[in-house]
Amino acid sequence: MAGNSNHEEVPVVMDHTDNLPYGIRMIGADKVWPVTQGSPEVVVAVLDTGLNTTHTDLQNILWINEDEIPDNGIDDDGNGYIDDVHGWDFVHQNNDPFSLLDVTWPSLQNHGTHVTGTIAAQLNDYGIVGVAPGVSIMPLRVVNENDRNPDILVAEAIEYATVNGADIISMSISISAEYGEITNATSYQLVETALAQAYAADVSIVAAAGNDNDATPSQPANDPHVISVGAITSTKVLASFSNHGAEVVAPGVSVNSTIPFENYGTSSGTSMATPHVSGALALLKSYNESLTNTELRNLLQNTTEDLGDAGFDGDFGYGLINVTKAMEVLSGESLVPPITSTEENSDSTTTTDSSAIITTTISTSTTSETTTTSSNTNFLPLYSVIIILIIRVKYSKK
Ligand SMILES: [Ca+2]
Ligand SMILES: [Ca+2]
Ligand SMILES: [Ca+2]
Ligand SMILES: [Ca+2]
Repeated sequence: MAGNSNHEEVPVVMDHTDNLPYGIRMIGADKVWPVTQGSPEVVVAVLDTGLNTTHTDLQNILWINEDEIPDNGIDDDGNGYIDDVHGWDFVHQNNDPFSLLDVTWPSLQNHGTHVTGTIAAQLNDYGIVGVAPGVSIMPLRVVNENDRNPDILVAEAIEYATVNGADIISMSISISAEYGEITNATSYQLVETALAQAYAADVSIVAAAGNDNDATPSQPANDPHVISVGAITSTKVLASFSNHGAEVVAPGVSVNSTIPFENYGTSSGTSMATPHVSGALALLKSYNESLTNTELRNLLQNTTEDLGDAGFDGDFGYGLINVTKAMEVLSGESLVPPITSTEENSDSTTTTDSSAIITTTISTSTTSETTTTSSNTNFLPLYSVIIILIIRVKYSKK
C-alpha cells in the first residue's frame, strides 16, 4: 500500500552478526529472509508509547508521509494532521510520536521501542534483528502519561492508520473500563467502528490478548476483526499470565529487543508476542502485496504449529505461527535454513553485557511487564561506529 521510507537496501547475506532473539527463530522468520526481509512499501502502524527513533537498530525504519511537507505549519495532505511526516502523537496532539522527551515516565519509553524492535530492528551487524527488518513503521502514540490507553485516542489512531495507508495495525495495548480507558457509554463504539472500517479497507489488525490469565482476550483483541495473540514461553508452554482463547500464539516471555538509548533488554507479555505476528504478516505481505487481509489471516491460521490439544484449542488457538511454512505455501518452494553465525548463542540475550544490568518495570495497562535492560557497548566494535557515522552523515544531508 502507500508509503515509503528511507530504508537502505539490505543485501541478502545470512552471516550477519546481529543477535537473533529466540522468538525470531521460533516463528521461522530468519528462514524467510533469503526470500524477503520485508519491503519498505509495507507499513506497520504501531499503536503504543512511541519509540526511540535515534536507536541505531531503529533509525532507518520510519514510514514517511510523502504528501506532507515537514515543518511548515500546514496540513499539506489535508488529512487533518499538521506536519505529520512520521506518524502522530494522539496524546499530545502533535507530530512527535517519540517518547524520549517524556522524562517523567521513563518506564513507558521502553514499551513502544521494545515492541517496534521485534517487528523491524535492522539487519545491520549491530544489536538484534526483528521479524521483518525491511518494512516501515508508522508510530502512533496512544499511551498517555498515566499509562492508559483512552478508547477515543485509540479509535483516532486506528482511523489514521487506515486513511494513511498502513497495511498492518499492531496493538500491544488493551482498553479496560477498570482503568478508566472507556471514556463514556458510547466511546468504545468508536473503536469498534474504526476496526471495522480498517478491516474493510484491507488492513490486517493484530492485538495482544492481555496478561490477566483470563479465559478470553481483552478489548480490543476480542474484536472479530482483530487477530488476537497469546504468549508462550521459549519451551512453547502458554505463559502463566497470558489470557486464553487467543486466535494464535507467539513467543512472549523473556523476549530480547531494543530499549531507548542504544540499549537492549528482555521483557515478557502478550505485548511482546503481538509484534511477532505483526512482523510475520508484514513479511508475507512484502512477498505478495496483492494478498488481502483475509487471505493473510487464513494463511497464518492454516500454517501454524499445533500446540496443546490437537487442532484449534482454547489455550493456543490455531497454534504457534510459522512464517517459514506460510512462505513455503505462498511461494511453492521449500526454504532452506540459512546458516547464521549467531545461531548457537542466540538464546543468551540477557547475558550479552552483565556489566550494566538495570531492571525496570513496564506497566502498560495490559500488563505488568518486567524488563531487564543491558547497555549495548559490547555490540559496538569500531567498524560499527564508523558505519553508523557514515549513515548519520548521509541522512543529515537530506
Ligand atoms: Ca497532514
Ligand atoms: Ca506540513
Ligand atoms: Ca540489528
Ligand atoms: Ca492445538
